[in-house]
Amino acid sequence: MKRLIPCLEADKTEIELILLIKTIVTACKDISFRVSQGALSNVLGSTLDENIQGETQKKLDVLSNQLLKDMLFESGKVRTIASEEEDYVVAATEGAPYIVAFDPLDGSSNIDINGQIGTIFTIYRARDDVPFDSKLQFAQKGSEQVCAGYVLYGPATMLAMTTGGPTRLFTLDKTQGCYLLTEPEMNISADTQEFAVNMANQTQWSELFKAYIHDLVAGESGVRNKRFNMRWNGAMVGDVHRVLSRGGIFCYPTNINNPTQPAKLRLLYEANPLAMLVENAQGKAFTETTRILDIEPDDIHQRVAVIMGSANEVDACLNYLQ
Ligand code: P6P
Repeated sequence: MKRLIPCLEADKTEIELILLIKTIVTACKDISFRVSQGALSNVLGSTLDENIQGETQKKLDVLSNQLLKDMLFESGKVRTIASEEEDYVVAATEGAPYIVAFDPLDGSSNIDINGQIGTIFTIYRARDDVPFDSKLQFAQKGSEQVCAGYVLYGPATMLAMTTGGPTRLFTLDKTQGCYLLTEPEMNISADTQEFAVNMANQTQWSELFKAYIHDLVAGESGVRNKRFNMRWNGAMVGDVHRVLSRGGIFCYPTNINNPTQPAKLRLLYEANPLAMLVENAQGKAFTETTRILDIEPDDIHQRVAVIMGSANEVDACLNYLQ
């Protein structure tokens, strides 16, 4: 099986980007080990701190965040860093070619129950028209990403990544310590019978989105005239990995009861990278109105509604929301 670096070389990926990707996925190997050790590595449980999102930080959140930052600083390839766990952008190497944003441990509430969690990362070219330590470095549409990926810590540790071409899947061979290509071109089926949404949030949904989900649940006896099943992982990275692997639709719609903060998921380091992976696997990724990769960001922790997955099912959902 082909290793990660030869794959990137075959794609004629520029060497600076290859070295940066290598840095990120090497950090994730360390995170994978600590996650797999669970209670044995004394990293379970929560800290006494909250991040800017108001979420209690797990010990592994903080550790993974610091590990990624340290390795990105050392790489010399990164001008500016943004992280779910950092209130503000972090200046790294002035003049470096890239900027990196990440969610160090998406779904970290799953840590203490041995559930799926993952590191989501995204890479853009650095901007020369704004200061190197400015948050405006990240004022770039998702369509400007030069690389998007995640490392999923599950029964296997898997890397899904695109540098503009097909979304590829690599599996970490823990005996050799290298990522091996296990799916050269992920391809999301256009249709699906599986949806992912937090059904406990129904009172937060618009009437139009309620109608969409109602008709999925109605199955063969309803207007959709086919049975649907539901899965909800509690970690977007795990749900989207399932969608990439066997089709499906993942939905996190706006909360109509919270007009000041109607959306939950973050654009920069959740929605955009996963949207690029989904689109490069023939899927679709929208908010309730707009293609996610077309959004002009206005803040590094900005939140958006998310509807992504099997192209025909995303279209069907959006038709309900018109
Ligand atoms: P809920 C994890 O905290 C996250 O940001 C996503 O990874 C996940 O899909 C969502 O929140 C889970 O939200 O409604 O299940 O708590």
